Amino acid sequence: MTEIIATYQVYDAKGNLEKKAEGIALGLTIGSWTDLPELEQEQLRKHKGRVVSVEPLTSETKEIKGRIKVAYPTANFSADLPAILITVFGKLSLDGKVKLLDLEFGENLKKSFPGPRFGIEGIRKKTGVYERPLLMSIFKGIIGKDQDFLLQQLKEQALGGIDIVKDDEILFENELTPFEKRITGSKKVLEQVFEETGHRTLYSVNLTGRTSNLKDKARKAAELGADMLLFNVFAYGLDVLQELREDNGIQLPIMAHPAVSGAFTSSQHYGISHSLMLGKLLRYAGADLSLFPSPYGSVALEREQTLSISNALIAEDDIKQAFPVPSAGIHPGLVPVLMRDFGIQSVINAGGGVHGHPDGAKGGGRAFRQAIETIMQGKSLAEGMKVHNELRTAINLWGSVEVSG
Ligand code: 1AE
Repeated sequence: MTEIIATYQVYDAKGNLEKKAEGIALGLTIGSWTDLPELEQEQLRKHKGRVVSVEPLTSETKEIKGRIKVAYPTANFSADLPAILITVFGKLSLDGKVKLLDLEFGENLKKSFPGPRFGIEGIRKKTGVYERPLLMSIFKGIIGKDQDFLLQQLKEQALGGIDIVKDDEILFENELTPFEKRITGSKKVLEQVFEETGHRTLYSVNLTGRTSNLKDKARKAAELGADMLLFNVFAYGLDVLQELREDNGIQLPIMAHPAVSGAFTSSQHYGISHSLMLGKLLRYAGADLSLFPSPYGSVALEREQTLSISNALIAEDDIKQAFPVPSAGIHPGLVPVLMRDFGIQSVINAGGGVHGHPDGAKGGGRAFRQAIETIMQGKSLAEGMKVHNELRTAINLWGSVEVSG
């Protein structure tokens, strides 16, 4: 395919979806052309957008609603995400009720995108965990606290059997816990825990600061032996993520945080779909893991939306799979529904659900591991809590949602 095909949800007050689609196909490519001389028409034809399909949908308003597909010739743009997004949704994103639902990349165009360096397989190799969802936790309450506090919190989480501990996305460069010291300090603690317990925990450090400094900072992180980067990609842009992924001096997995993405994805009528933003485009640009709100926690997304994100991250493709990380307000009692929805190729992630455990972060981590183990054994949490103390404490505190059948 020498085109990229964009799918949009549109509304039209005049009820003519075909005309609307044709207007987009023309407007985002060559503009009005039919009154040009024949030679010029011929030259422009290869650059004109093409309406692929127009499908009316049931509308919740007086306007006519539809799903339309428009193909844009790859000859019109350079093979980078900024050019693609400007081509398919530049001015159009400002032009009334229209939402970009999906992009289908031709095989050739897709080759311009690196995808994750490690992907699910590579991350599993780093953790040594293959047969269950990974468990991740988030540092909490670190702002204003010193390195000793941070390292103590890290140790507790690691002793709880957590596979990845990530910085909170709101932890920026600061004097008490500077970036480089967090990396070197955490390495020592995690190595110690590994020697004591045989459990390997990885630490994902928040890569922050001005865009022009990010690569140097990330290279330094790699030199210092960091395990993984956390990156607030939507505050910077997808192309910045791709730049980090493609730099061979930064051979680290990249975890994409969804902060700010709601500004693009949340409206039913405007912006870009969750599956495209937090799924396909993150994966193509090079994220190894993508966090998004689960349907069950404190910042919930509709279940269907979360499944569409997850599917975009793991769907069959030449590009490596990225880990879906349903997050926000997760506690051990939600493990059955998370595992039903996202399967074992996912990461269960919790901040408050680990640190808020009455036995501390170590108890919280254990409760999650016990919940995962229980479900992997085909048992209910009601059964699991009879034999696991930390799980029982967590369920008594936060409740549980069992899956029937
Ligand atoms: C959707 C991102 C979730 C996140 O980053 C975060 O910090 C969650 O914290 P808890 O688990 O809700 O306490």
